[in-house]
Amino acid sequence: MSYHKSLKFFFVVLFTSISLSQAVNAQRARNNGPNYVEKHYDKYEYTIPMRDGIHLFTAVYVPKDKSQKYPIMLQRTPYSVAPYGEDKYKRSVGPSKYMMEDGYIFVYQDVRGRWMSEGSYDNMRPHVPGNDPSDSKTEHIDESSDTYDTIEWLLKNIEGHNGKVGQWGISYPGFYTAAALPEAHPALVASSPQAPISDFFFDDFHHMGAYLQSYTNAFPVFGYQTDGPTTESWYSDAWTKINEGRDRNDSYKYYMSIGPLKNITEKYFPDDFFWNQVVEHPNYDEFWQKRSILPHLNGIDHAVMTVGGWFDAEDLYGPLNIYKNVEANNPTAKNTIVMGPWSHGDWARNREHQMVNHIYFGDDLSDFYQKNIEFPFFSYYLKGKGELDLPEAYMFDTGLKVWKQFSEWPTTEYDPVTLSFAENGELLVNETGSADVEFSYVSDPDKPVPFRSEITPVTFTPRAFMTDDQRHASRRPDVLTFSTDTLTEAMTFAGEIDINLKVSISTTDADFIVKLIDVYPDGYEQEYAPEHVNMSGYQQLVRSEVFRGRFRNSFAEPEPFVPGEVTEVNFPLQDVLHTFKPGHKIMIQIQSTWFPYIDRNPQKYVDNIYEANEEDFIKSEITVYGNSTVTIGKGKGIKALLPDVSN
Ligand code: PG9
Repeated sequence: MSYHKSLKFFFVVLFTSISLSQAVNAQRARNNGPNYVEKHYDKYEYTIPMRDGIHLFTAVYVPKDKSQKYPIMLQRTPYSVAPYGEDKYKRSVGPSKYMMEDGYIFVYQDVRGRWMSEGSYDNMRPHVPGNDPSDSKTEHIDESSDTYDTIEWLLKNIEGHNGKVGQWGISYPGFYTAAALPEAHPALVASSPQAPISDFFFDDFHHMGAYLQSYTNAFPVFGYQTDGPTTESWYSDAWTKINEGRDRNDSYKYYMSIGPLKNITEKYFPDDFFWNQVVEHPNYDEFWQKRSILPHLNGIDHAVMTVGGWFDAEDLYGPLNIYKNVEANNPTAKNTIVMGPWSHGDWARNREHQMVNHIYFGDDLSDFYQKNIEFPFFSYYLKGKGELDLPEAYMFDTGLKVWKQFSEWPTTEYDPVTLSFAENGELLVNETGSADVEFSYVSDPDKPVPFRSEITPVTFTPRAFMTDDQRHASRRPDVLTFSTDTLTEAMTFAGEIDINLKVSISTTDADFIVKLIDVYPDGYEQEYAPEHVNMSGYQQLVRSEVFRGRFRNSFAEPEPFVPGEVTEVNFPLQDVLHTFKPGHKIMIQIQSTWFPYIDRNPQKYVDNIYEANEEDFIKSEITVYGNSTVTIGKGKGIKALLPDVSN
């Protein structure tokens, strides 16, 4: 594919991934007819004044039918409320065709500092606690106060509403939904943060302190201040620089060719304010801590339904921890969580066969969710229609491929399981291995372990890898692989996963990646598997996470390792609900590179990896001791997993 063709391909992928709703809209338009919105809704555009005088651009779609009053459904976004112009209509409105057809006043707003709204942009704008949103103090500006002022204006200026407001958003719009939960307007009675970002040090751009190099091409969308309201995109120049002369069809080769991260600062994104903030704040300092919404999720007394995908490569920490923190701090809020077999935002896409990369989970699963979970949730709270018998937790078992309902999450319905390590690659179940047994590998930053089993192009985000085949990794000498014998009985892993590694390294820093894998039987066949994929013996990724070892004692205060000293490295993987079926095996892999999903750790401790030089990247001999453990389902009851900066 030529450079220009591949760049065009990239922009197509980007715009599909950035404006998830547009891809969804196109599909719904096909279902409801291309002009459904224009035929059934009138569109208006307003610039709504905030308490500090800044005006936020807002598009309002009002049902033509005037026989009843309708609730307001609000979405606030950094991704544009296009198309602009009262004579130009979205191809669909709302979270699903069911709600579009049932009729709501759908409101879309460009957030402060983005697109046609005034003001300056701030990623994950910090919540200002103790802000009395009904006062006019202008120093208390945050996403909660902007939402409060927007709702107050809508109730006074939009005709035909029933006085009730709901909100929803996927991904970054999901953050704006969550950010409006504290000190909410009293008319806000139903919120659904979906794949919401909670904290950019644990969602999207970083995982457990490691930078997601696979996100590099996303920075230009968020790192530039526009000179006032605009409908023109501002990010293509930055891409031209970083893409020049590079093969975009092979993300591993592309990112290796960039070299140390300092090259991005010096050569490609020198003016990107967000990239420079990331470089200036490599640790979990006050800059990141104040941008987390998790500590502020209190004083909430309306209905909250958080939605996520078990295989969401972008925001999995967010939905799980927003749900847990709302539950822990707000006993009177009706708080539910829905987790399905989806990649990022896939529950908003209607497809007959629900796939995540090569893995098939069932038919019409998004439609089931939209019709039987999301639609009743909003109808009940906003229209007083229907019954609401939603469970506390509506969770999909990704092994049995069935929905399950729980009265709490994490559930305590299954016994915790502890996995540990023995010689000959044996994975011990509910038995801890010996500290006298050790397993070593040489981690080489010049030959990092690929995070994909196939050659994949550069994308806006690393969307499809979380169910990938891991056989490419289990055959490498720098990946430790342990598995059980073939199971004769089913084993269900449910809830939180605690990793407790005992390690020693020959250098002064390293990353640790732990992967939980479902090994399919030999001869296994799966419907809808791609022709080129052999599912026999497939090693399906179930859950995985990286931990940057320097943060083992504190995310705020990193520390080098002492070479050769046995050291504990403890961290969580995100929750699971997965049954390993008879005939399958349980596998754990441990490695120290995962490229280009995450950046390469030089493995020589430097204060700031974003400023490391080529010569800082050295091989490290990593040793893992047999008494390391992986414990699943240890969480008893709701645990508000705030990132513990003291760890
Ligand atoms: N959370 C997603 C994202 C954020 C920042 C960069 C790239 C992706 C999203 O809003 O789609």
